Amino acid sequence: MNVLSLKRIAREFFHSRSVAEIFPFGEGHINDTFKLTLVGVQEAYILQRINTAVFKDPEGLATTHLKIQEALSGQDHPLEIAILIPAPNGKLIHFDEDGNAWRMTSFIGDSHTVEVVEEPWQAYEAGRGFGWFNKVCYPLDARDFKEAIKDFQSVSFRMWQLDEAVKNNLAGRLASVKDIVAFYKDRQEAFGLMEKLANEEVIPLRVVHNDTKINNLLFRGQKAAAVIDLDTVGPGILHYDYGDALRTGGNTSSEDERDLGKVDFNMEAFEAFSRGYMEQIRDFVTEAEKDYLYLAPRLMAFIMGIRFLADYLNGDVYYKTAYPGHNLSRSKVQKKLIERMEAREDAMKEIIAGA
Ligand code: ADP
Ligand code: GN1
Ligand code: MG
Repeated sequence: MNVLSLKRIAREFFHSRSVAEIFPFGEGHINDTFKLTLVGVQEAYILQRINTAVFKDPEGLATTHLKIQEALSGQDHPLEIAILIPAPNGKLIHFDEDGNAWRMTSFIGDSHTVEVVEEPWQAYEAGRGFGWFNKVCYPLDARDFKEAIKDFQSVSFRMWQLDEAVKNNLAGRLASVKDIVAFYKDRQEAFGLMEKLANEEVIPLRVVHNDTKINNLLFRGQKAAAVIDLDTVGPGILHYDYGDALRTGGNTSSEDERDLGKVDFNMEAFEAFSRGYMEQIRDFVTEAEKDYLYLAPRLMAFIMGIRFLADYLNGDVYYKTAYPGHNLSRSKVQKKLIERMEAREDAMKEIIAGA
């Protein structure tokens, strides 16, 4: 997208204002994100082209976003979310002539993301931030929300996708990854357990974020300031949010680190995150939920490990990649994290009990 076309899209939302500056922003894997400023306006904005290959119903995303905005209204909150900016005709999603779907939101000013947690306070704040989001969603009814992506967190669906990718071997890459495929296949039963408990409602279905990777939280100074990327908000279990945040925030390296020697599960970050998280959810978390929290970071590393691996086998069609083995590197990192967490199961249980 060139700057002129982007400015034309931005004008759909701000008829009477000229764009001062617009440029690509952030590290997301799915949407195309741009930061923009307007002439004579101090606040900045975020313009996003929604990836409609991934999100088939962009207007549904806006509906969900509005529900969260509404849940937050009328009360002061320690954190915020980005606010949707409608076009002058009231539309929240603008479709351009090529069928691309665009949305505008407020920019969370004076904020930054953390890609790798280096200090315990960052983990504590992340726990507080995502726990806050779960608490805000607690009064909402999961039946009023649709899954943005069908079977998004389903282990059986993700395993089926991996099996298909292995069977089709579309990119001709199978021979070199047979042992990694076997690693994940070996654990399929164990991780199916959580899905079973959710289906049987032993673990309650709630409205959750479903994509709490650490860079979907914004910090201001040394405080968590905002939860962003609400596209996947919908039915789910707390474990998806707790687990995904720790799969990323508890990783001593980045999600795509190629030197596996640098990848480890950071127990100090795990402890601090769990403390911040529990402080927020303690009034409504059930005993059954608590019993399985220790497994959640592993579950989410498992789900992501097979999603990255399937995308590698399919020829990198889902995630943004920077080089041909990028998805494989990501999958290997998840494998290493699972191994490190398996070795520390007892310690993880103890930390959760203490939090
Ligand atoms: P994706 O679905 O592609 O991950 P995100 O909505 O997470 O898209 O946006 C990508 C990145 O852009 C975020 O990780 C963050 O750095 C930045 N970002 C997105 N929305 C905002 C916002 N409202 N204010 C500040 N930064 C934002
Ligand atoms: C994607 O959109 P982003 O980059 O925050 C993905 C998540 C994965 C993550 C892995 C809709 O998140 O499920 O955990 O990449 N989002 C979608 O980095 O597939
Ligand atoms: Mg994101």
